[in-house]
Amino acid sequence: MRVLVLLGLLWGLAAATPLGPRWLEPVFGRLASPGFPGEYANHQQRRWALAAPPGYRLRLYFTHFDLELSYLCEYDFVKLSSGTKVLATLCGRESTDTERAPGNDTFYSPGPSLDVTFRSDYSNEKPFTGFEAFYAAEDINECQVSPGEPPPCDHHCHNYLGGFYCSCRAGYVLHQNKRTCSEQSL
Ligand SMILES: [Ca+2]
Ligand SMILES: [Ca+2]
Repeated sequence: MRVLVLLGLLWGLAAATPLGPRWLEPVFGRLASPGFPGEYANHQQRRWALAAPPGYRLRLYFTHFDLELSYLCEYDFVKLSSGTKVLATLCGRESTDTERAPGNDTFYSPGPSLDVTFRSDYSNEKPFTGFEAFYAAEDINECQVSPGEPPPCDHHCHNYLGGFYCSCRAGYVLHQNKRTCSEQSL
């Protein structure tokens, strides 16, 4: 009977928790290898699926990085990916000709999702202390495009948290597509 009451309570709690994303809360946090700041064990595999609100991207940087170095980071690594796109495969302590360590780099997801995978293989020649990283969601400035890319708006672009909008010079009206401006017909 007690178990039933407890189950009922738990169910009530679960039902009271709002479903779906609650984007009003800031998205940020800390990731670390298992056992950090101690050495990480062999045969570890961790995956963090980070998600930001629509119109936001994730920024991630490392405050500590010490993984076993192996050719092309085949043994132990931290992999950053977004969907099927691999953003970086990291290992070692400092970058070499063939392997990359994060150093002071800041990593950005192209969209609102970032997957972080940590893996260690079956052995280490000496102890390694792993990694610590921090992440936060930040607004994508859609108005800022890299050279060569088409601007998002015909005339004026206005960025805001979670999106952007376009406007036109005097005498022009914004097309239904909300991007292009055409001369106002009288
Ligand atoms: Ca290893
Ligand atoms: Ca924006």
